[in-house]
Amino acid sequence: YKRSHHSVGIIGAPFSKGQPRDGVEKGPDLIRAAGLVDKLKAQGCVVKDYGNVTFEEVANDEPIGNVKRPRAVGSANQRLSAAVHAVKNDGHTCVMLGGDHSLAIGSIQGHAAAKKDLSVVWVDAHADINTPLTSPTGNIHGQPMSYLIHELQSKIPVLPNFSWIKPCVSAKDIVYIGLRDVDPEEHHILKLLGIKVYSMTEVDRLGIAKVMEETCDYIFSKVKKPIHLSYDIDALDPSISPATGTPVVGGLTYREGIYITEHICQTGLLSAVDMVEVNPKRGRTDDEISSTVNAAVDLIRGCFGKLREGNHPADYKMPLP
Ligand code: HAR
Ligand code: MN
Ligand code: MN
Ligand code: MN
Repeated sequence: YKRSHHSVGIIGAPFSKGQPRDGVEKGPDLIRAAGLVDKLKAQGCVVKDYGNVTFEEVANDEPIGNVKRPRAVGSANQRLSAAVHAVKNDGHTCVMLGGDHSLAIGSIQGHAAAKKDLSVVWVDAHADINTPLTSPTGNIHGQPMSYLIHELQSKIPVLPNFSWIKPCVSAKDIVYIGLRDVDPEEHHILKLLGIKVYSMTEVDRLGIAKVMEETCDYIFSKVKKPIHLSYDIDALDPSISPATGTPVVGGLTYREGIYITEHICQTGLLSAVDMVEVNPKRGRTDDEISSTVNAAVDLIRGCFGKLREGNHPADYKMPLP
């Protein structure tokens, strides 16, 4: 597979209310400030930056059961969903810069509204598949998948500002990569639904090349659906990306992380990417922050054709003496 240019539409989602830590709303502007747009253009992409989604202030957002800030999260995701839908209708591969991972609700919903059936590749230390009733923390960034999967809908209570969500992903169309911090309730759900998981154990056993080969065999086994890649920066080892809210030791190396993007890119089916949970306020030094942000930029570049062997334009002409 080969293609000359990618058309990329970028949406920033400076939102943090799916979890308790300040600073993750700075992710979109930091990733841009690290040169994302120019770097994508330099590798041959056509890029349109749609700017940041603006979110409404929600007053009196009291918990529902233990679910924290449901109204703000529901409302923010509804706006993000419309923005992603528009980027897809303009014909771009959508890049959503978060923000916390609760934003996958709106990103996947908006993507599915434009493209119907999707495959979801979820790269994360965490499964983010708690239901509002199983969540040990009440933080919605640990729950986004539960709202989207058809098979879980009988387990999801009504929440304010969530009624616009239509479950849009089948359990068989999801692959997880990088898991190493999964709650017992989440583990039960993953097994119950038979969801394909490559935890860090499988990455160790098989190696990342085999994991990606199997991932693609699995998601392409019937029809080739557009791919939604939801990339939580905490999938990478905290030695590379420490500036994130819930770091977990024993993660993907930089090389494994990049390999995932290179492999997904060459399928030609990548249709939307989330890059979430970059939180500069969780970095202890400027180096920790820049290492995290630069990793996020490099992962996105890998999604759009950058190869470690090098690249050259299809129409490149050698200079003549
Ligand atoms: N499983 C825990 C919960 O539900 C922790 C989720 C944490 N964090 C994330 N998600 N960064 O990927 O709250
Ligand atoms: Mn996550
Ligand atoms: Mn539509
Ligand atoms: Mn995570």
